[in-house]
Amino acid sequence: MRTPSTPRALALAVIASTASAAAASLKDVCTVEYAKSKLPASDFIQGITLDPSSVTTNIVYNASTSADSTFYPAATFSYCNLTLAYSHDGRAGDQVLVQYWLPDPAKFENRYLSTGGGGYAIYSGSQSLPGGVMYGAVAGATDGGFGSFSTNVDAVMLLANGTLNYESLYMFGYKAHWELSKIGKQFTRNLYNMAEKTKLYSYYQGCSEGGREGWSQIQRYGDEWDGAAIGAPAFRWSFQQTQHLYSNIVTQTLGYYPPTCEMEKIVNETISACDSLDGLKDGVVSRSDLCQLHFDLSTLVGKPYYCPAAAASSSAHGPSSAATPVQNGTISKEAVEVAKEVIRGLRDSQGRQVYLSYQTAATFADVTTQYNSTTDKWELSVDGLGAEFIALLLNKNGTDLSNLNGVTYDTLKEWMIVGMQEYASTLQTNWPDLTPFHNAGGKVIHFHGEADNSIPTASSVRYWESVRSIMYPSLSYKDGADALKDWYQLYLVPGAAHCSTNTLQPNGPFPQTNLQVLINWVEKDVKPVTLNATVLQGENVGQNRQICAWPLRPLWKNGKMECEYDQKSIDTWHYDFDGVPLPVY
Ligand SMILES: *[C@@H]1O[C@H](CO)[C@@H](O)[C@H](O)[C@H]1NC(C)=O
Ligand SMILES: *[C@@H]1O[C@H](CO)[C@@H](O)[C@H](O)[C@H]1NC(C)=O
Ligand SMILES: *[C@@H]1O[C@H](CO)[C@@H](O)[C@H](O)[C@H]1NC(C)=O
Ligand SMILES: *[C@@H]1O[C@H](CO)[C@@H](O)[C@H](O)[C@H]1NC(C)=O
Ligand SMILES: *[C@@H]1O[C@H](CO)[C@@H](O)[C@H](O)[C@H]1NC(C)=O
Ligand SMILES: *[C@@H]1O[C@H](CO)[C@@H](O)[C@H](O)[C@H]1NC(C)=O
Ligand SMILES: *[C@@H]1O[C@H](CO)[C@@H](O)[C@H](O)[C@H]1NC(C)=O
Ligand SMILES: *[C@@H]1O[C@H](CO)[C@@H](O)[C@H](O)[C@H]1NC(C)=O
Ligand SMILES: [Ca+2]
Repeated sequence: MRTPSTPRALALAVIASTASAAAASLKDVCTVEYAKSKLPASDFIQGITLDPSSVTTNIVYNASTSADSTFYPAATFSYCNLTLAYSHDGRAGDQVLVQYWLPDPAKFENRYLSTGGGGYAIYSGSQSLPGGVMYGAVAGATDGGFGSFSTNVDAVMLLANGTLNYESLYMFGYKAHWELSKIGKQFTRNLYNMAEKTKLYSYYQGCSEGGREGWSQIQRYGDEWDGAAIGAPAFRWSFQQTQHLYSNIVTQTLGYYPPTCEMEKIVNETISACDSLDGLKDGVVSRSDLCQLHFDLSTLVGKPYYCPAAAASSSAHGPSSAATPVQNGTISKEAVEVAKEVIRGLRDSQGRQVYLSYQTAATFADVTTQYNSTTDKWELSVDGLGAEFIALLLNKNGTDLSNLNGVTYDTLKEWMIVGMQEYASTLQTNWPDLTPFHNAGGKVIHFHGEADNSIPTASSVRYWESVRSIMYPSLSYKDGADALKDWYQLYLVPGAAHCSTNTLQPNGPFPQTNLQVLINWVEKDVKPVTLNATVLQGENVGQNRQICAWPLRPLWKNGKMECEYDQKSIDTWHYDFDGVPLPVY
């Protein structure tokens, strides 16, 4: 601690010493005066200045989470909600807000947790922060400096048409999280009067964009983290965002815009057909790889589908959907061709593979067409996330592409490669050498729903494989995989959708207790062999399940799950991107 010199500093120091002696309850900790007295020294990170006058605190008693939450179990806990602003030196008008949820001092377990966002948001607030507090961790989140906790980065990414806001880009890319955790960890030590030699365990948890944010830290600041629980990360950014448009271009190229009910029926029938391939008839396709190897979608041609008329709906979050008529027909050859082409993944006009795609039995969210009542036809509906990447970050002059006229497979390839180059150091987030993190003893639990319809499951498999091959180049596949499992484990969650359970496969498990499993691994050296999971809906709700660690795959024999090594299945997850002229990790 620095020697107080001014009367104000002296006064603060007095408050600090009296407060710390009595800092036994949430009430003691949760005051503006106490928090101010415990702020890290204003210059402890070069280039940022904390604003003591910005501190707010309020106690929240008996907050609770429900049993079907995806990222933590049911719990009841009280916490102090503390917010704080800081600025970057030399940037006029700059303000970044951070929020920390502080557990009751009696329940504090020397842990700190950073949490991330989703889509273009860096903050997901109460969807993420409870996971920290319930495990005795201070849980932190940031607004990235984008204006408020409810402002997403896309709202501020353009200063003017043609002019990117590079500060916001870098903050979103990785800088905001580094600052959040640096401040959060020191602040935590001060607030709970931790002795200098007491270890503060540092964790990260996030899914989707929040997963990308987690990897952005592990790839750059290896020694900042003891463990991370990361779901379905939106990394390999330019490929991931552009691939959202691939399904649109498949329909445009094939000249067939399937009614939504037709694609839904294809998915339902695929689930029924592939359910038992994993050895257990439970409505869950736990082996989408066997489904791909053994099920021919063409057999679905001619099956009847029916969906009743639906009124127009508006949603607070997404765009409203127009009214749809009764859909009564039979699955066409054209729709099956759309499905097959989507699953094959993007290839260029010369047939060379450019990117990967969704698993068989995932829904075709990106194919979704819209009904035009004037023409009584189904039309292309441009995927919002894909369009936004092109308009905002490549063209830098809009937030939407209203049509995809003239866009071909080769255009998509070009966008992916141009974006890869332009955003290599910010959003791409697929740096495969994790040596500093590994050397510092870090652990990662990385999971991905096997029926994810927004970020292809194979995207995570590819990254895991990149890390394996870069870090263990001289070991065989199996030996490298085993070595990697000692500190980085990947789990494909049977039947699960994007960072969530899947209503079409309700009996599937979800790894709700990841943070607890990670804590046990980091702090008690309990290395997971399978991933603990729970059925969160349907007739078996509450039951415990285990998930096999990649590259092992589940197979039920006489009702008992085994984790088998199946080279043919593993091979279906790997793509050779011969259409891209340089390595894509
Ligand atoms: C929180 O719950 C506990 C246990 O049920 C109860 O004793 C306490 O009064 C509650 N606190 C508040 C502020 O509601
Ligand atoms: C936390 O504090 C911020 C700033 O005062 C406030 O906007 C937010 O609603 C608070 N959240 C909770 C859960 O109390
Ligand atoms: C960019 O131009 C579009 C119209 O082409 C306009 O709607 C938008 O407001 C402009 N954006 C900025 C940040 O100036
Ligand atoms: C697909 O299955 C779900 C769940 O069983 C059902 O709600 C839906 O109506 C089915 N869709 C079609 C097109 O049959
Ligand atoms: C769908 O169309 C078929 C053939 O036109 C007809 O037999 C069937 O009754 C229709 N189904 C419904 C639910 O309207
Ligand atoms: C429906 O089709 C008509 C005729 O092609 C077109 O003018 C109109 O813009 C379309 N409506 C929507 C909502 O796209
Ligand atoms: C937006 O940017 C793209 C790429 O630079 C350009 O082709 C297009 O004309 C621009 N649109 C507007 C409205 O300025
Ligand atoms: C594993 O999950 C079950 C519920 O399925 C839960 O009761 C148990 O505490 C979890 N184990 C760990 C280590 O989190
Ligand atoms: Ca099954």
